[in-house]
Amino acid sequence: MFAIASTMVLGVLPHGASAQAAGVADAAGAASAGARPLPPVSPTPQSISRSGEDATVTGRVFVVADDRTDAAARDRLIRELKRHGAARVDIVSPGNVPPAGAGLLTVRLGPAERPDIANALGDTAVPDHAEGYALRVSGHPSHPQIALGGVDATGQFYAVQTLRQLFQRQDDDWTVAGAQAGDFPSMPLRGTIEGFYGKPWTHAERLDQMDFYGDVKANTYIYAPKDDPYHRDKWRDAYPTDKLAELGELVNRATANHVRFTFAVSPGGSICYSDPDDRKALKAKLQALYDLGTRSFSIPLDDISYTKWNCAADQAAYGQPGRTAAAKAQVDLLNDLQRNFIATHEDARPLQMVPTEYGDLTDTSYKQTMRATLDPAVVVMWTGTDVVPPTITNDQADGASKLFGRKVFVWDNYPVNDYGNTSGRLLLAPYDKREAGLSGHLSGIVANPMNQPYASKVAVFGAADFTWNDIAYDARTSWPRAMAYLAGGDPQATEALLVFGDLEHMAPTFGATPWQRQAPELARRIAAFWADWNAGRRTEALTDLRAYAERIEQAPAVIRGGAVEQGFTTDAASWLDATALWGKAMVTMVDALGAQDAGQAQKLLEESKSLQTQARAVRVVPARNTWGSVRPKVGDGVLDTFLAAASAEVGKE
Ligand code: GDL
Repeated sequence: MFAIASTMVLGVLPHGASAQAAGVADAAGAASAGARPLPPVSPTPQSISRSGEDATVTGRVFVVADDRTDAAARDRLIRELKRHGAARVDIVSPGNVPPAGAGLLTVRLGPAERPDIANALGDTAVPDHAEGYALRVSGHPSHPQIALGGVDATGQFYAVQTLRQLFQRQDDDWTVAGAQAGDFPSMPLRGTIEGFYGKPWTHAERLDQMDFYGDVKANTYIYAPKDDPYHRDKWRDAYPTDKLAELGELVNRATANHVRFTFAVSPGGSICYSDPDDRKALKAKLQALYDLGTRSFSIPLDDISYTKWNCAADQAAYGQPGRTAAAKAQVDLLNDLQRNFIATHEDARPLQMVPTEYGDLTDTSYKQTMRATLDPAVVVMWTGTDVVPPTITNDQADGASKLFGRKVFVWDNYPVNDYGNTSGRLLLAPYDKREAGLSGHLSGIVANPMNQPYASKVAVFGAADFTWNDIAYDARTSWPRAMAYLAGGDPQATEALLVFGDLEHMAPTFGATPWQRQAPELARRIAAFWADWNAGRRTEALTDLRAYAERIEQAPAVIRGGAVEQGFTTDAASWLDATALWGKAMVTMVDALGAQDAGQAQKLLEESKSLQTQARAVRVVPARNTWGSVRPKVGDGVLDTFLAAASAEVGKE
């Protein structure tokens, strides 16, 4: 079920990884270029097809750029060309391109309407969408060329991100698959909100995330860590100099990846809405980040009480506390910020906010007041129903958008693991159960990740894929691509991540019913095992399950073998430790079931039980989550249930 076709792995290598390093089989010569499938590209482009022959990357490459070429896109293009066979890259202006006969690869990067790019794009259509691009590879041996035309600067950057996934190793050469694409995002806002409780991400982890978002064409990162004191409790206080310097660096790294660093302040716990000094303090806080280059701002008003005021003046200004009065006070503040801060600051994007009623579809006087009086420019977030939604449908999104009088922006509480039901869990299941068509009802989706940033990439990769092209999204194909990305394209490591991800597949809700099942693949194999076992096909049953149990046991070592991002192995360390022990306990238990001799069976049974005791003794360290240092859960309810049933079966023999 988890077999990864080599071609599948190719398209998603992160920067720095190459198909050759990934040990991927060379498909060259197997068929003509026209018949060869293109490598997969993630997020799935709106339109991509073969344009003709692949283009060879020559030792010297010309990049045709001018002052309208996006600098980040150009730098990334040069880096990728040098990683894939170009020893020398010369930048030339459109008027200065060497004659075609030189036979050297020429890459034209800039606005799609630049005449030389428009000409090289030929009949490849340029989409009429923000952040869109058109790309065309022409593999003519005497005149190999690539056109990368952006609708805007971000589109240029995304054209390069697609090109990055088209490099293929063929014999001694690097080639670029002969593709043409017309592509754009389905949703305007895509990315993450660091909005969880517990230990915030470190500066280094955030920098790494910005590069990751660039790779997956996500354009939004909202900075809203609940446990940054300056974000909530100490919202009036300026950031200390060293923290401000870090934020400045983060803003720059975000910008270099075409990610909008969105600065959020949550004053709701203590603000006096009608107090001019509090308004001034809030604007000063935003101004400090504007000065660092931030152009997107958010005021989350989630997880606060709206049934009491923080000052007597608000009672005088807005009346008795309650839903209507709370909405009036919030709207007063937000409209002030939108009109007197955002609108007066060059290039600032519309203000974003999180309402206090963020996770339901009930019409109330709070929502009525919001939709009637909140400035239409302000973007309103919504989490889906039940805060951690088991699903998000078009009808629900449409309903929420009507309630707030604008297309809502989804704060998606997956894969966040800061609430009770996630205790001991990494959430590694695919991004799933968000209905195709949501792009018609939402302004975007940001995922609220786990305290573990690298492990969060599995779900965020899927969310980026979904928000880019929700109609084409398929969780079953996106999930292995996410794992391949983390594994640098290495097929064995990708397989191991999928086995491990199955054991960390359970996605809880706030209620009793999870919205994604635990270990579906293992459960399927165990069910097949018992069916065979009970039907007397014991040798086959034991052979098949033992092989999978060995894969579980070995997955941690393979994942730690070098190909997978180091940060992932650190994030998942305790879960990997426990998995190796649970896997070994399972292998030993299967051996006990198969032992011919009763004494030997008993000995193996005891050995398995001892391994289970060791597995149960593992603790999550370091404790980054609100649930502290607990036992890492691994395939719980499936693996342990099998061990108990098998143990009883051994006892019977
Ligand atoms: C919430 C909080 C969020 C938290 C999440 C999961 C919103 C708007 N706020 O209610 O900070 O991480 O639940 O516990 O979702």
